[in-house]
Amino acid sequence: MATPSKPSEAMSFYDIAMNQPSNCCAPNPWKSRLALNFKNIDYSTIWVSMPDITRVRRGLDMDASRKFGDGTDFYTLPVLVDPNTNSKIGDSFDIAIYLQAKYPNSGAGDLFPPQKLDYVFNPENPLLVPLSERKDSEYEEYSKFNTNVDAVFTNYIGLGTYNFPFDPAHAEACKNIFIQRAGVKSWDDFEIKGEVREKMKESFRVALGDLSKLFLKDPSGPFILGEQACYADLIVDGWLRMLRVTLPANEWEEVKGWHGGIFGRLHDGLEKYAEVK
Ligand SMILES: N[C@@H](CCC(=O)N[C@@H](CS)C(=O)NCC(=O)O)C(=O)O
Repeated sequence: MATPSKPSEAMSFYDIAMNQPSNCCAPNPWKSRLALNFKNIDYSTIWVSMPDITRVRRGLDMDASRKFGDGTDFYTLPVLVDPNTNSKIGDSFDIAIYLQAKYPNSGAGDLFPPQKLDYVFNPENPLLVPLSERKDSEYEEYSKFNTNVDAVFTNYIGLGTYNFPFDPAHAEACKNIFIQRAGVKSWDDFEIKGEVREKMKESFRVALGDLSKLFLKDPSGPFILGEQACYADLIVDGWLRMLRVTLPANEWEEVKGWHGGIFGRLHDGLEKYAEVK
């Protein structure tokens, strides 16, 4: 039987619950939501509270996609369940590959047009929680790009941690998870202010300079390839959507304006794929 060009039964998409759906902000689920909407897929979101992710993921019989620094399993979202093919996919990059393979012609078309994606970021110190290790032969440029973009934004994630819009029903439990992972004493230890904050923001701005250059290659913008969005744009925007709700409003405006306004234009340009269903 030929592969359907568009699925018929709604998929289930697992994302992390925040204080309201419009404040959902986990970057990897965001990459997948943008990809689902880009592909015009019929799906509905299942909201999972952060302390419940391990139970839900194990309940779906899915392995952890990450490890903590000590080698123990780190259970994460997103997960996508596609009843049309009996598939369960538990990593945002794998979800994008899956959507492209199974539904190549849906929605806005190709998520992975061939291109060189020259961006490297090596953090000065190891990240608190290592990123997923991947070896992709397919879409290798995009896979490496994903890892480097994850690295730069994760390196500066501390700027937004204190303002996380946690689901009030689980806020204390979520804060305790973060405290334990970071090995700090109290939630207030996450507050970064004053000169330290300004220095960290400036370092972040500089670190994003090389990334912004990719978006200047085709001046017709707002995407890397000009007017046509691809998965590389969605990867960056997944992180911007976290900053949008975790940075103070004036700082989010600053980020949107960095490097000639490249990130603001990218974010606004992808608004058409950002519906929370
Ligand atoms: N490589 C995985 C990483 C997924 C991941 O790190 N997800 C984070 C949200 S962006 C998560 O579920 N965190 C749960 C937690 O912090 O407890 C992917 O791309 O899907």
